[in-house]
Amino acid sequence: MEKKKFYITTPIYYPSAKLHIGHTYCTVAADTMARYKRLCGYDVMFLTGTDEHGQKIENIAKEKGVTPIEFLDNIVKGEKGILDLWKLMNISNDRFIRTTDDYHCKSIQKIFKKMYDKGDIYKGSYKGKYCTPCESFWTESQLVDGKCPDCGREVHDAEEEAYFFRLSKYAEPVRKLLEETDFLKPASRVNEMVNNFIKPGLEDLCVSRTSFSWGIPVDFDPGHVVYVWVDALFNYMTALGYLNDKYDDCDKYWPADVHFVGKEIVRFHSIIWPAMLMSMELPLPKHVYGHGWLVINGSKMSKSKGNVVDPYILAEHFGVDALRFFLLRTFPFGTDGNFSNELLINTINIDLANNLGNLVSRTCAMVEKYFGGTLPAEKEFDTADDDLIGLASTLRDKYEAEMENYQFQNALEEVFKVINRANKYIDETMPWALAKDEGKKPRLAAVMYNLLETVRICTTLLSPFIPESAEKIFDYIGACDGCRVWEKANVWGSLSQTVSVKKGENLFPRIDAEKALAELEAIAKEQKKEALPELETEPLLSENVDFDTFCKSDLRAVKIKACEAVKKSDKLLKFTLDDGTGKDRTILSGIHKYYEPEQLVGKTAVAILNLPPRKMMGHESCGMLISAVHTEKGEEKLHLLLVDDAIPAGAKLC
Ligand code: ME8
Repeated sequence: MEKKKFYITTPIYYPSAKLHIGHTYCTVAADTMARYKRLCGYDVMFLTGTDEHGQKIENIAKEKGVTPIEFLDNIVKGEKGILDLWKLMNISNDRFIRTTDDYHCKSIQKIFKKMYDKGDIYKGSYKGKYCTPCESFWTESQLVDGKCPDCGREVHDAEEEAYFFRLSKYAEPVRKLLEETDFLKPASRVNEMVNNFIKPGLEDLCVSRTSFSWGIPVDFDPGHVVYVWVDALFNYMTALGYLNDKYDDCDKYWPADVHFVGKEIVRFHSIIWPAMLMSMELPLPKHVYGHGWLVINGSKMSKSKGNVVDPYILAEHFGVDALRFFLLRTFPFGTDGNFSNELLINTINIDLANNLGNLVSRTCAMVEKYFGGTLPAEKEFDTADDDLIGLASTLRDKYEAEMENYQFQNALEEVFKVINRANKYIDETMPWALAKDEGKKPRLAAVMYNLLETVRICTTLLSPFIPESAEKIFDYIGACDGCRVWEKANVWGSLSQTVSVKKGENLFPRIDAEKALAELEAIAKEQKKEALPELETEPLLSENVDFDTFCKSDLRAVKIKACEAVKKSDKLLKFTLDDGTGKDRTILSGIHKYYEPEQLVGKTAVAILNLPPRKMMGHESCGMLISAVHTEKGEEKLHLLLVDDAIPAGAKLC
């Protein structure tokens, strides 16, 4: 019989910077879903990739002095790039698309031409607001406080000849799709789309640009490049071979079963995407699922805030499976989740180390100890086992209902109810007491079998979440290949009655929270520093000073005759200066952090002399020494302005 098909996608990521834990969240969720469907026997196509065109990429490459493709290749294929990250996270995508791939570009040109020939794309002139980082056009009314409604950054005026897509024509069918079907999930996202975008009136969408060149050229009108979202959205079809010869799976897998996307791009996927597909007279994807963001203390991760969380570091510290598990166990998929290292460590310690890890290691250790590793055939089952057996045998159905609804957290909750029940079952049956009585060996064997069987069922259902660890657990409990499968996950008694266990390494060692947090803190500090600009100077003042006012400042060369630290102050140095008048002048300066007194004696500095005297730490300071200040990697640096010693004391600076 032909297998049922399941086609799932992640968004294609902008390779404008290294990916963070938020991107990893979506990809891990999609991977878990793909693995779950494969487990259920589906023929799965799982697609991810990168969205490589647009002004932002062009700008970054220019800043770095490389070509866009050199920049992109490094971030996609380079060390610790996107491909490396997905390999590390054990992402089982069947295909990876880069929108700079030749076959994709050619398909997009054909798609653009088809919509043009149909009259759904027409030429006009664009006047509006453009947000460069988001590659988004906005109308005045869509702006929030005059800024981009998505990212809150500045937008700028843009006017140019451009092609438009007749989005307005599809307002009604798209509204119906959203309001009358379950196309967009979770249902809570529907109102936002209809009220904020469709009801105010859908305007036609500008779908070409002429002000930059890093995009797919409109082949029948050189100078125009295709708007990056048209290019990006159709990746879901070109990657199957739509209007190209690279692949041949479009009939097989299209329409997609689900596109997983973050909430800020639901608008593109639930309005623009179906409208363009309607225009092309193509079937619509079955669902778009708009998931929430991982936030830090309530705000979005961003490089500029210096709060991005690096998945490499977490995976190195805690293991890939632990990280995958945490992401889906802790946060409901549809809403935002507040990420913290404490939460991560807690989840690992409670669920993986205490509950799952302990159950597996205790059970295997007991089978080793009491039966030399192999269970005897003779067993004595009891009604006291019924509760655990009942729960474990019906787990698959509950889990399936949650997974079909993309409720990963709830699916795991069901599994952990059974794991916790099994741990309680150990306390209730007290195997250590049974072991003392030779006559109770058959009962002890039954208890061990029940535990191993429960572990087998739970492991099957955990395998999409923690694939590597699941395989290890199966090996430890001696599960044969035939009993690791979905069809046996609700069949109690599938494990051989005389199974042999194997003791192995501790799968999820308990984490010393204090130590791990301190290490992560130190790494984060270092990273924050690295993210800071190399060199920063104060912005120039925009206000002018009139010449006469400036001339009132008495700037002079001064010779440093003596210099000492001021008692009880860690900042102040006291300078005795020759200002050319023949009388010593005292100036105090808060620069001890940068200089030792003896370094400066004999040097010629610059001071402003006609400031009113100021008392500091009991000394009177008559003037101010001039220094140059700037910031290097976030640290303030200062250099006392020293001039040529040939300049005599008292020389006026003008
Ligand atoms: O939007 N938590 O690319 P992108 C959860 N190229 N998800 C997050 C997140 C966070 N903190 N930060 C980002 C694009 N994401 C387009 C997509 S698809 C045809 C084109 C998610 O790299 C974000 O919500 O900016 C989005 O779904 C995905 O990462 C890609 O973001």
